[in-house]
Amino acid sequence: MDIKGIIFDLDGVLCSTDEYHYRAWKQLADELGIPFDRKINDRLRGVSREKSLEIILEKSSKSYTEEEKRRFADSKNRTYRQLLSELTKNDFPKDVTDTLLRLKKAGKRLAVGSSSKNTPLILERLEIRNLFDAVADGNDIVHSKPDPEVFLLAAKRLGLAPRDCLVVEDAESGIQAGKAGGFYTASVGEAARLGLGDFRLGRLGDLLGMI
Ligand code: B16
Ligand code: MG
Repeated sequence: MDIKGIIFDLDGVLCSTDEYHYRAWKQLADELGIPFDRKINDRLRGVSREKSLEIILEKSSKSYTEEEKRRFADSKNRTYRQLLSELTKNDFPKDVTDTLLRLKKAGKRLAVGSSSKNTPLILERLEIRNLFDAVADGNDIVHSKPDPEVFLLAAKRLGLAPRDCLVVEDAESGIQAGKAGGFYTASVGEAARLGLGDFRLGRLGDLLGMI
C-alpha cells in the first residue's frame, strides 16, 4: 500500500459539526412533534440534507408536500448556520492541525470530501482551507454518499487515482462510498465503533503511524 493522498470527511472527522447537525435536526423534529434521537441521527451521517429529512419524516404520521419539505430543510439549515456562526479557529483541535501538517511534511496530498453544502463556510470559520490541496463538497455533486461521486472528484482534483488515496470517514454511508470508488478506507467515531473500513482509527493522529 502506497498512499499518496488522504481525503478527509468534514463533519465528524475533521471537526465536531456533526453535533451541530444533530442539534439543528432535533430542534426541527421537536417543532414537528416527530421522535428523533441519536440513533436515528447516526443514519444521517454523510447523507444529504434532503435525504436526511426523508429519514426523519419516516417517523411522522403526516405526509408533507414538497414545498413544506423544502421549508423544513431550509429551517434546519438556518438553525445549523446559526450554530456555525459561533465557530472560531479555536474550535479546530491543535492535534488535528499537527497531524495534517505532519502528513503534508511526509509528502501526502490532502483533500476534503464532504456532502455538506456548508463546507466553504466551515473551512472559512475554522481558517483551515489552506491546509488542503483540494476540496470537493455538496455544492459540486449530484449524488451524496454512499455514492462515491464526492471522493472521485476530490481524487481528481488531487491528480491521483482512487487506489493511491485513503478516505477517512465517520459514517457508514461514507465508508460505503469510499469502497464503491475503489479507495482505501479508514474509520473513526461511529463507523469505527461499527468495525467498518480497512483500518480503524482511535484518533486522527493514528494515521501517522500507519502510512
Ligand atoms: P448540509 P460530511 C454531511 O457532511 C453530514 O454528515 C450530514 O449529516 C449532512 O446532512 C450533509 O453533510 C449535508 O450537509 O446540510 O450542510 O449541506 O459528513 O459528508 O462532511
Ligand atoms: Mg461525516
